[in-house]
Amino acid sequence: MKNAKRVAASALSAALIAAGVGAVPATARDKNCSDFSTQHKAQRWFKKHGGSKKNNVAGLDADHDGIACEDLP
Ligand SMILES: [Ca+2]
Ligand SMILES: [Ca+2]
Repeated sequence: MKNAKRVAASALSAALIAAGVGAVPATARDKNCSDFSTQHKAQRWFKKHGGSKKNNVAGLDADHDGIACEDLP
């Protein structure tokens, strides 16, 4: 019985992950670099939401140097 529950639980989380990928509503707080057209815009959003070297807001600063989305123009 324990095993059956575990299988059900992992199936459920797999379904949740599958549903979440590519289906994030526009209103979601999370942002990605692809949501911004320039690095400057990403940086402004990042700072506005408390971003810093120690606070990687929305994962925009993957290398934790305080600069969001270096790869953007
Ligand atoms: Ca993100
Ligand atoms: Ca960075």
